[in-house]
Amino acid sequence: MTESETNKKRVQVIDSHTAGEPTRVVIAGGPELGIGDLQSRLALLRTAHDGFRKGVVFEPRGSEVVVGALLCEPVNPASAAGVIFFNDVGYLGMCGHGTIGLVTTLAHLGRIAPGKHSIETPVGTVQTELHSDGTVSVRNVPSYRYRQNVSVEVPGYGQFAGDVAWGGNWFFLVAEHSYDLRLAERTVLIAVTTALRTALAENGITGEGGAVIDHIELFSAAENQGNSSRNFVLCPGASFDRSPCGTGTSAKMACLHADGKLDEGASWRQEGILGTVFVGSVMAQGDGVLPVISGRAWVTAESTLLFDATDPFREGIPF
Ligand code: PYC
Repeated sequence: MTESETNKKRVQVIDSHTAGEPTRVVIAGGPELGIGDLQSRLALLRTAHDGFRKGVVFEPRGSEVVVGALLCEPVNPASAAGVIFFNDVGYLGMCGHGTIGLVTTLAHLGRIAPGKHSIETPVGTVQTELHSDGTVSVRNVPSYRYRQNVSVEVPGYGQFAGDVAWGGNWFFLVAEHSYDLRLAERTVLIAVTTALRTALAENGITGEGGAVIDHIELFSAAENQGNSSRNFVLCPGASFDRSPCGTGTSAKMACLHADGKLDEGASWRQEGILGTVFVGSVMAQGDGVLPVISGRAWVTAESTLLFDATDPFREGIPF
């Protein structure tokens, strides 16, 4: 091997998309994070190896749309895998589309067969099921509405009211607005939801315990009459979810259940901005719900990322 070859660190990834939203699963070559629980491994990744996250999802290897998923050995040997999700801004507690992508990737690698599989995440273990038609169901973490009908003035855009809810990430959910949830309107939708997120922070409107609300969700009637609703979801940073957002659908169903508008076991068909759908349902649990969401992912690439010690952008381009 030449000197320049030995300078290159190799990271193996499998890319997929779930209902249009990409996931990049790191299957080998990631940093050594020990054998602690997923929360402590996430803390180590964040403090000691953040350049790895950036290198995997930032340009020139990735983009602001890519959600990374670092495959980890599970703490409990009965679990199929552990995972830490990350993006261009930082780390995600849970990721619905990413979990569907991960399970599809594990099946693609021949590591799991149709059936039930536990996946450990930094916010708890989620139960998944790979169905024989390739669909994946995810029983998400307990989800709940934290605050109802919170008003905020958004400079340049006016007054908005919405609910604050947890679905594995923190969401502000807005049903009443004048925006058209179509892909062609994405620049306007990104601008208004980004301004709304800034206004929430500036007005001290947070999730429980002061947690930052980093996802904003707008709803409208579905385009396809067979679906229950359509959404647009701003992710942390400047990108929007191409899928209907698993954690966002969980937060929505928690609010609907709290309002008496979604019975246990009833189906909720959440249409995203591309018209793709996650099908969800809930079981009541404590003050919230235990949501299940189902969707489909497709593997798009098997690649090796090269990190060359002499590359000035080996840890990505810092926009
Ligand atoms: O599907 O939960 C989700 C998700 C969160 C951010 C992007 N997708």
